[in-house]
Amino acid sequence: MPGAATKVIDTPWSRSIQSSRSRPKPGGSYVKRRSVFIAGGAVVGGVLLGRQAVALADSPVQQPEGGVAGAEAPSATPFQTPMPMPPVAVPIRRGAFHDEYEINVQPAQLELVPGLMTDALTFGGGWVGPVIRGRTGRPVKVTFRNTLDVHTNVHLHGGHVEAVNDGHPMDMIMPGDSRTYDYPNSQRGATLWYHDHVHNDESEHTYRGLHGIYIVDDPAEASLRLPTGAYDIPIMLSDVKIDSTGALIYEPPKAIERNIVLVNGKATPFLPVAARKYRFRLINATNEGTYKLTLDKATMWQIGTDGGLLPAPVARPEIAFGSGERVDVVIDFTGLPKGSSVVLSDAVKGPILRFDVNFRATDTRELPQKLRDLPALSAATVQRDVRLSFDFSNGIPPLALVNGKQFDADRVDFTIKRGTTEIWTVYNDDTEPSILHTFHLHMTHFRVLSRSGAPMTADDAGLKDTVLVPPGSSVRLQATFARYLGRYPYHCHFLEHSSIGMMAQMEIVP
Ligand SMILES: [Cu+2]
Repeated sequence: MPGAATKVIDTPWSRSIQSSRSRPKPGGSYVKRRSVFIAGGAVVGGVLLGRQAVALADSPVQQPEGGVAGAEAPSATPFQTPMPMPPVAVPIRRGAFHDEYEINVQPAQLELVPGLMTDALTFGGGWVGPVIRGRTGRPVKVTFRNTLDVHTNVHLHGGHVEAVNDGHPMDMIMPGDSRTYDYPNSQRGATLWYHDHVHNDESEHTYRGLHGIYIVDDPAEASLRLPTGAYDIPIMLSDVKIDSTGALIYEPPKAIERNIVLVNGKATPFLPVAARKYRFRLINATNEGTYKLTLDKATMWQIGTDGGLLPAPVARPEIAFGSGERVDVVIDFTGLPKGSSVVLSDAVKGPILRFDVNFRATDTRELPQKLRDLPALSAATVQRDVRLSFDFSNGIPPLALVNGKQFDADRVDFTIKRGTTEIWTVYNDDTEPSILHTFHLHMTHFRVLSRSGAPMTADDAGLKDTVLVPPGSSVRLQATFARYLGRYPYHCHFLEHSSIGMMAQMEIVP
């Protein structure tokens, strides 16, 4: 593959134009998209910023046959394609005390929407990287071999891992290199995911496909008799904009135009199900956005969140979750006649997945009334404020700030003594214009205590590592920084925001 041409270090909002210039297209043709002009208003975090214009030097655009680069892909008829099951990774070695996996980071051409081939950056060749199923108490080593012509790295989102294995934004795997990450799985069962986290590029790399699923199975949960095996299905949601040639359009200020929701890598698919209970592990891998999910029939029982099971199942008529968050649900199709269907929809984007009841089944297991006790909250001894904001005083792109500063890998923003329990109040200061953020803490999970002084919502329950922080609001959260030492980031998980600096780092010290 041709090398990435000029590597310009500035903000991704302008550099994304650079990198799409050099993005290789199999077959030798390049889709070049150098002109971004926002006539109606720039959009950040799903809100209009008023009349802003971003114009870059225009250049001829090579157009592959059969489509028009830049022109939006025609919308496909929904429910024509079965939902893919992401492949489950098979260990290359099973040691006495740990399992080893190898995953290539590689380019791939994928049919995300019917009839169009899309160039993607992938873990293992699929839109959703191989599902790694770890087990509580049994470590896993994963070697990622970078065959791309760009640097990458891997962050296990929600994983409790040593700093050296966390995929720090400055700790990269260069082209041609490989890197083994140690994941101890010394945490309770949870749905995690892994994605690229190299500074400035995590946004574009993750958007183009560098994401996968990691599940920690917990033997302690076996007695709950939740749906397992073929009835325990991870579902990764991500949104993209694709032009009529199949090319991914990456224009950070226009993230709101990413109108195609991919469900495990297919647009609006269907999933044949049996008339019984299923566990679905929903992962919001969308770069920048929220889903507000409803079912047209049947009940969604939420059983888990980012850090594993809730104390008890909760019936949820509607579930909202933002970039980076996970929601574990049980949907019971029992009693629905063969041939019927249930549609999962988003409040804004409409139907995203249809469950087709195609098989009879006997399912006599009831959902347990109690799932687990959450760890007791320790007494907090330190309070801190974290303010997320943009500074538009110099125009577009804005400065993306945490406590008034852009990310600097050489600066430690918070020094935390290991073992301390702290309460952080995370503020979203972006009310004018109004911009949504999500807050993600590495290394440990936290509990939400309150929102703008009011009690937390159902979406905040349980052990969290990522939360929505709407404009003008604040979220109080409590975390204990036990176990590991070293530097870890915390940041907005709208990746177009973190990649231009809305990130800071803490250092855990003895
Ligand atoms: Cu943000």
